[in-house]
Order: sequence, then C-alpha cells, then structure tokens
Amino acid sequence: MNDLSALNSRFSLPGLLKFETGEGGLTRVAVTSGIADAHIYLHGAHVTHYQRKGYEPLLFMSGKSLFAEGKAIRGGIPLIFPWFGARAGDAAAPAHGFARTLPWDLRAAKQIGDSVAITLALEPSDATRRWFAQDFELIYTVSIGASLQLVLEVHNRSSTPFSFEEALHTYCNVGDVRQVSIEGLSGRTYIDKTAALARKTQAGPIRISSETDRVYLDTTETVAVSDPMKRQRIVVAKRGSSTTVIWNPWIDKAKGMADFGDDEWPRMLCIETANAADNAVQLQAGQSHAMTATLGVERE
Ligand code: TA6
Repeated sequence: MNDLSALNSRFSLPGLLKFETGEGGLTRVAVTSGIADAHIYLHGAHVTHYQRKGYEPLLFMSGKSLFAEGKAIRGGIPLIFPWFGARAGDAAAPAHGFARTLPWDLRAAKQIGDSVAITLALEPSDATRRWFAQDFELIYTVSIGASLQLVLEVHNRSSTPFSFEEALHTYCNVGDVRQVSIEGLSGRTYIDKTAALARKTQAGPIRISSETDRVYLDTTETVAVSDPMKRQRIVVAKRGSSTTVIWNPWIDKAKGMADFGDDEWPRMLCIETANAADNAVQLQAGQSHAMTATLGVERE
C-alpha cells in the first residue's frame, strides 16, 4: 500500500477525515465536519486552511506559496521551533528553525465531541541533529471545531537542559490590513524589528500603516483583530505563551518575497503565538512545556 492508502486505512474517519494528495504532491489531512473544514499537511505539520461553516476562511494562504520538501509553506500556520527568526550567530541556519520544513508523523486522528483532533509528532533525525544536538519530541495536536485549537508540546528527552524559542506563526485572512484594529497589547513592551530592535511601549490598539514587525514581550493576553471590511473579529487566545508577534510586510518586503504576491499584503496579518527573545523557554532534562493557541471568529 502507498502512504495514502496506508494512512487512510489506519486513521481515516468516514465522512469526517481523510488523507489526500495536496499541492505539490504533498500529503495532507482533509477534515470536513458539519462545523468546520481544514487542511493539515504532514510537511511541517502545517495547517493551511480552516473555515468555520458560515464564515470566510480564517487563514491567509499566498497564491505563490511553495509546496516542496525542505521549503516553508507561505501562509496558514507555520510551526516555528527551536529558534525564532534568524538563528543568533549562525547565518547558515534556516530562518525560524527546522520544524516547519520537515515531514511529521501522524500519531492519532479522532472525533472528540463535535471536534476532530489530529496529533502529529517530530522526533530527532540527522536533519535536526545538524542544528540541535539534544533529544526532544514535539507533539502537536490540532483540534478542528467551532474554533481552531493548536497545542504544541515540547519534551526534553535528553539528559541535559536546553532552551528553545517557538511560535505558531498564524497568517490571518483580513479584508484590508489598513482598516483593521488590533486590541489586547496596549501597555506592553515590544521589540520593533523595523527600528533596529528598539524597545517601545504599545499605546492603545495597533493600526497598520507601514511595514510592521513587532515582538510583544511578557504578554499572555488574548488578541482580537477587528476587521470592518469583513465585519468580523478574529480572536487569538493562548496559554503557555508569553510572546505575541505582529507582522505585515507591507509593499517593499512583499515585493522582496518570491513566494508571496506583490499585491497580497493588504489581505494578511500575522498574529503569532510564541515564546521568543526574552521569553525563550529553558527546559530541564525530562521536562515538558505546552503552548496553546485557540483561534476563533465572531461577527462584528
Ligand atoms: O514573524 C515575523 C517574521 O519574523 C518577519 O521578520 C518575517 O521574516 C516573517 O517572520 C516571515 O519569515 P519567513 O522566514 O517565513 O519568510
């Protein structure tokens, strides 16, 4: 049996969940429940689509995204581990770590109430040991229901402590980023990556009127994006995360990304649930850490 038929015979849920060939010939899980639909690629354990019945797709996907081994998918929810952004002191290291460009194993697929939960795992390999010497296990559970819940567990399976950064780098689908208002981060300190990493304090709601790349520190707050054009609010609640990253590339950065359309930047806004910079996680031998993001959409 090929991968698809083996996966379907072992894990499919008739009428709810099946495995299929997605973009670029990559294998994806397709969930079609009465409440919501979703796609999750085994490549990078990457959620590329979530749509609650009666609402528009919650996630933005670039029309120019690559779907290829070793390459990041542009849009949806890239899974970032074990470092965020460029790796300090290692120019050869892939941006945002290696988890999003490696194949993950499927561990479980089950119906829990009116949700469907898929569990995927990443364990050490030659590809990870090249960058990260310690033994770890990532277990990622995606629950698709009236909201989209993501739980990323990091297990230290080695005999020594290690520290890591992580992020669920969510690309939200918005009507026009110039019209949205982002609430929940007022009063927080952020690192401004468009201003030589200057540390600033957020005053009131965030509006996007130029390239925006901000790492908000020491915040466990829920963030809400009010989108007047779509007349809805995207709500990102979280647990086990002390960092929230807000990113829109705007005009010039959009032009500089080959896997992103020049005209796509107004329709996306990244609200990233993370532990990064000052909030990197130190994990003792044998310890585990869980980070949860719950994404929902409400009518305005
Ligand atoms: O989270 C914001 C950010 O760190 C930006 O600086 C930008 O690099 C973005 O991530 C996308 O990174 P990527 O490696 O996916 O192109």
